[in-house]
Amino acid sequence: MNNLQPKKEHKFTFGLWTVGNPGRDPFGEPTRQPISPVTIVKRLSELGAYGVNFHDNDLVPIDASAAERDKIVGEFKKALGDYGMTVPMATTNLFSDPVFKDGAFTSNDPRVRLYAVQKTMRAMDLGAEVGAKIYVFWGGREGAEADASKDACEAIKWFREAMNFLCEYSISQGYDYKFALEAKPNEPRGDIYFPSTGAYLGFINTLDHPEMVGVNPEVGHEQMAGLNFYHVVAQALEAGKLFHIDLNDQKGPRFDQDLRFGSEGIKNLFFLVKMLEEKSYEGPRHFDAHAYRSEDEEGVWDFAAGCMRNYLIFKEKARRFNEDKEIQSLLAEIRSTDPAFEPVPLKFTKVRAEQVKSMRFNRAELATKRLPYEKLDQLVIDLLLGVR
Ligand code: GLT
Ligand code: MN
Ligand code: MN
Repeated sequence: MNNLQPKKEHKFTFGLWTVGNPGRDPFGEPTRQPISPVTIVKRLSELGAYGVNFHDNDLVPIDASAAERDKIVGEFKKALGDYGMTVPMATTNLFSDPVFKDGAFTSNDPRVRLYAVQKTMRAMDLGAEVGAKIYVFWGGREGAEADASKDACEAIKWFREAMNFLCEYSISQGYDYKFALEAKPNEPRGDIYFPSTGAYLGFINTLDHPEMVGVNPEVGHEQMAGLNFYHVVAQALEAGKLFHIDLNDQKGPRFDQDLRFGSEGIKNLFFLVKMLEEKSYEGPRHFDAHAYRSEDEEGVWDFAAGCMRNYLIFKEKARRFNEDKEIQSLLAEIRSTDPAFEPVPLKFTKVRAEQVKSMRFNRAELATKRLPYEKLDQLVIDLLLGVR
């Protein structure tokens, strides 16, 4: 079906670290050879992706000389041009090197905090050089195992200081970045500060430039905390703060699995895609996932194709949901009300308050209204399982 063919206009992106994941896990060595950034750009483009994103050190090794850096970046830029690929988002690796073992922006050691800021400024330079407009912050090491070790209020202040400084840096350089903060409740730290997207949404308004900063929710990270991802993203979107999104999948609350998008949580992700498509989310559809450790390189491309395909299947199902007469008439029935009470915005005036106060409601009758959600939900299941 043509609708299931990924195209540039769908804005599908992958991280170099996602398809480039060699299958290492905490218990085992890599099972695949690394794939070069240039090959990744080529293969993803052939599959219909729009762009690639990276951490500074996914592209340039942490100890590369200036000449090595320029050579790598030059080859990478050429590949982007050759294969018509973009880099919408860039980020910093503030978690792999041992220097960040007790945090980056929230390390107890001011030298480590400053090094993290320096590393981020340099990575922002690199991202800007390839045209990135979104800058992601995932604070994987910003947390603690032993709360005795660190004042959690101080840690939040240090994090704010860093964000304010880096916003000013972006402005002063004319980079025009939008910052997207990515939450995760735990792993690799025992506990990570700002454990959910909601926590970041609260924090953003305490910054000097809240308009520059939004969120980058990840499916699996919110599910690790037992949350409904569709609801999490709804809040971010409604607040105008969905600057980026990390699509993947997860088998419930446990370690971060980064599974192929749409391979597990079908119903929740269907409503997610429907919302992204219908509420005019304009940003990239980024897959932050990786192939099963049991795969070889061919399997990696099967994985990448699968992520995009599942997104497009959900998009197609959303179209059918909207065109389905039975579903739509059930929804109309569910939403029907007494025309005298057609929703009027609940806007406060003294008169309106008095009016609402004196309204007469038949509570018992209201409670008897039929809500055929079993039938509605089953129609969704029929639709998603392809018997409708
Ligand atoms: C890392 C993490 C992801 C983040 C990436 C951005 S790196 O792979 O697991 O969730 O989005 O720093
Ligand atoms: Mn992520
Ligand atoms: Mn993850």
